Amino acid sequence: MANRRVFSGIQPTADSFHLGNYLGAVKQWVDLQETRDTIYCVVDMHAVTVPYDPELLRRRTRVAAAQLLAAGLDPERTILFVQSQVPEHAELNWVLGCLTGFGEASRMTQFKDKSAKGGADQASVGLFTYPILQAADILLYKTNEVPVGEDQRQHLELSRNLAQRFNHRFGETFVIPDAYILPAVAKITDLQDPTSKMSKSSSAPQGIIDLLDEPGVIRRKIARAVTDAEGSVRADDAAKPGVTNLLRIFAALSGQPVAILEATYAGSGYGTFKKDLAEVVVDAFAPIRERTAKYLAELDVLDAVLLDGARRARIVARETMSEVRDRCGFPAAS
Ligand code: ATP
Ligand code: LTN
Repeated sequence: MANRRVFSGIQPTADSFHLGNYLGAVKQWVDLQETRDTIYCVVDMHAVTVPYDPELLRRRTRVAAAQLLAAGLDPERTILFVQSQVPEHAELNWVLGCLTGFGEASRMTQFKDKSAKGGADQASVGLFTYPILQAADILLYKTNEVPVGEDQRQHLELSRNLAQRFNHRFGETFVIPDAYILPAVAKITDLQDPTSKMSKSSSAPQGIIDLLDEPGVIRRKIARAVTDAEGSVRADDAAKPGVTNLLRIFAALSGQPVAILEATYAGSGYGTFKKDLAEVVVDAFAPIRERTAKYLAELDVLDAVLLDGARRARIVARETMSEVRDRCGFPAAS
């Protein structure tokens, strides 16, 4: 039997991914290469739903792809591509948009949060329909599982509903995708505000650890991470959100269970714990940072990998779109 198909996407909206992106998504992407048929995408069309600079987008799209390769995506085993290089995403977006209720789209909390920041009148229609394009990304590849962080659960639910609706109205076409969310790492929180998600658009720089941060910066940010006055290294989400977040990060990067870490650091205070954690993060991130720089020093090679990824993705996407066209009553395309 063929391996289950995994698809996920990430926006090129910052100069570096952060620790939340890495643990909540990218690390799973890399691990899933072992057992699944994996397709991953830098979703540049999602990045244009807010005001942006084209040159910066061009650069960040490459930086995003370079980090994904540096983190361990292997183009021999994975299809890695840039969304705008596969035009079928926009095509399916239209079809799915016509199946989405206005009220249904209005309930998406990410739109509510993001549009509230600049005032709803300033928000683009693209930001409003963003989750429909995400559903198109996923459904085009007949995806079984989508590795993402907790914040994407509602968008995944919309993708499932649209797939079911299309199948019901027009005939069995799409696979109903499942979210692949690992609870231990699904919501890494801000180091300065440990009850909020670590987020590139709303966290202050001190609250985020970037994948491309220098070791000295990583050490400083962890040393200053908010904890509590109790002084004991133990997990307790409600009473000790800061320490619990640090324990989760430590466990995910070192492979040691939280209970073992609690035992190791019982009675040692936060200083030693934070120092050791900083070394674990530095050891995980430094090689990725170095490899990212290497990929970015050979842009021709990087662009060729992405173009080949788009070519391979397009073979799958075209096949799905030709079924979709037929079911929708559109004439066959050339
Ligand atoms: P923004 O703040 O602009 O929404 P972001 O920092 O949340 O950006 P995205 O590009 O939206 O980052 O997310 C990429 C992937 O990383 C998604 O799968 C998302 O669920 C996951 N992710 C983002 N932040 C976290 C986090 N703090 N913990 C776990 N996963 C996260
Ligand atoms: N909306 C996601 C990015 C994204 C995505 C996708 C994730 C776009 N298309 C398809 C999984 C599958 C985000 O903001 N993190």
